[in-house]
Amino acid sequence: MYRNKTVSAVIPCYNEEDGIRYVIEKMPSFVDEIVVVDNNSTDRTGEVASSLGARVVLEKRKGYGRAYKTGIPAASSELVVTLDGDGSYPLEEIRPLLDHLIDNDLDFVSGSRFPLKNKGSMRFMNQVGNMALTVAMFIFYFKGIRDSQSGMWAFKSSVYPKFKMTSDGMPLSEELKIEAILAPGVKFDEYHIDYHERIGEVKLNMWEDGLRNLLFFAKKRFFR
Ligand SMILES: Nc1nc2c(ncn2[C@@H]2O[C@H](COP(=O)(O)OP(=O)(O)OP(=O)(O)O)[C@@H](O)[C@H]2O)c(=O)[nH]1
Ligand SMILES: [Mg+2]
Repeated sequence: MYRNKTVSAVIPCYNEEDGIRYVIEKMPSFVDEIVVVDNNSTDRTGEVASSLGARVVLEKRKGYGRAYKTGIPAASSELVVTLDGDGSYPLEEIRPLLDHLIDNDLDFVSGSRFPLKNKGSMRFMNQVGNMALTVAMFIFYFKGIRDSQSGMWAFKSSVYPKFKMTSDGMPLSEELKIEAILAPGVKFDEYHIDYHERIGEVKLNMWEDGLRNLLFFAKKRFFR
């Protein structure tokens, strides 16, 4: 419980046995439920997460977006926070994100990593890619946000059914923000957070995922 509200943390994971241990061990005690969505990992992600008290939801269909589309509706609390299973989003930011949501009576808060507090936390080319995608979001939607690709959010679980989520892959991150910004009656804001280098092996294919995310903006803009 945080400020009289129940809180679930939802974490998509693919082969994050080291990262997920770190994340769960540092999870604030006010988080009532940890939902780890495991995409058939070939390492011990699921075993590690459940041995540390998380509820593991197995989702055999691949993808970051698919994992969230299964995991968010499975969460049982009034508030949901999300983060990666690789230790890159600081657990200390959960409390200020929730405070920002509650104090300002918002429905959805996206953690913005930019401007980076710690310049070494993201490879330079990833910074360039992120910037390009955030500019693309502005071009397609005229919405000036700072971090279109952030994976750390806090929101009221009651607003999620208003969103039309289609992506099974990495574009889910930008899609969720577009939906939260455009859905009638949903109050959206960003909140500046810290970011760290990930634990474990990099899975993102910068060029392929970057291009896919860019094309997704265009597709969603014209076929929403
Ligand atoms: N369930 C599931 N989780 C995934 C999948 N792909 C990535 N993830 C998880 O989603 C989170 C974000 O993916 P990352 O690979 O860290 O992506 P990123 O943060 O853009 O890239 P990095 O710079 O490598 O950290 C991590 O917890 C991954 O384990 C997937 O196909 N299924
Ligand atoms: Mg990551």
